[in-house]
Amino acid sequence: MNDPIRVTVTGAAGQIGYSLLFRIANGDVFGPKQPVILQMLEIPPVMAALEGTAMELEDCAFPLLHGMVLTDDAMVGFDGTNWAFLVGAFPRKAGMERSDLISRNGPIFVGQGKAMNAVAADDLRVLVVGNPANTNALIAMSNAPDVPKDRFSAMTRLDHNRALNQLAKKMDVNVADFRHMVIWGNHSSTMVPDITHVRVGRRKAINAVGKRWYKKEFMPTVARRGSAIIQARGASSAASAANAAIGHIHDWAQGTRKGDWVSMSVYSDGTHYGAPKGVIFSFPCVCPGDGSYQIVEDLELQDEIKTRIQVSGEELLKERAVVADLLNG
Ligand code: NAX
Repeated sequence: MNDPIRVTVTGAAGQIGYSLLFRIANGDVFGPKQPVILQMLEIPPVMAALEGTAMELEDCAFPLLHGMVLTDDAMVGFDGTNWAFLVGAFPRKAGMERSDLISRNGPIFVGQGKAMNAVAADDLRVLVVGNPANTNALIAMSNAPDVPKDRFSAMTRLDHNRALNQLAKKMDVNVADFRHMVIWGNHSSTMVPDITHVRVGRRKAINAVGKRWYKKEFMPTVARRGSAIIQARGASSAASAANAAIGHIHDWAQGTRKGDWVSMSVYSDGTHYGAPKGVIFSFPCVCPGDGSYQIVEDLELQDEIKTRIQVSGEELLKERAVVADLLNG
């Protein structure tokens, strides 16, 4: 057994938290030899509910769960943390514009970025799930100037998984047989699900499904899948979102599958695929398994994908402008 690592989950009493915590404690993220101390950060009104969740975690008798911290203080929640899942944020309500959501949730990530800068472990790595995830990750990163930029990421893995599933159903192929799906851009309606690199063995998926299906059915279905789930379930994606967060950190910590990549929203330095500098942008990434990642280089992009990447990049620049006063320097 390794020494325990500290894992922070914010929004731990929320619906994604309710699925995520149990799977982390079960070893689904860091493996069967890695004990964890769960540091659960919430806001004061829901601390009682969080205690109920913690009681259930105890009742699972997880051998890998070596401790729990329940707190509404970010300095406690991030103290010594190695991996942080930033899930806590307010959901978008009817009639709310995206910019309203950004202004509502942005300040949360200022305080959390500062706290991580002050008290997290030197090897801290961060995944932002709370929406608008990409811009929230930028805010947290910017308020943690002592933490390297490549430690921050936002989640487009759920979109990646949704895209894999849609394609698998259409082609009647197991999802595991695909390689090289990409989600480019922002986790929003401008995201760019790109199947032009996807292969099943030596077969190119785009040749099997045709451009018309790709553009007219696949793209809108993936982009609107979140709304379709809300309509059917009466609540937003929770278990599938937790599963995507688990996949994202699992691969970052333990390595991506040989011969494949995953979609991760990471800092864009302006040198990759026309994505603007200074935003958190979804790229195809390979992780060797030591907590680093590399953006996959030199893919040939179709003109339409390039145009869509530009649109998503412009949206991220607009979001950045909305939160300019929350960014440090
Ligand atoms: P819930 O409303 O069930 O839970 C959110 C929790 O966050 C609540 O318990 C709330 O008390 C807590 N919270 C609010 N402010 C906090 C703060 N300052 N510190 C700590 N905790 C705080 O939402 P849930 O369904 O769990 O979704 C959480 C977030 O994930 C939302 O922002 C949602 O939009 C986002 N999503 C992102 C996805 C992605 O692919 N990036 C997909 C799923 C999900 O919609």
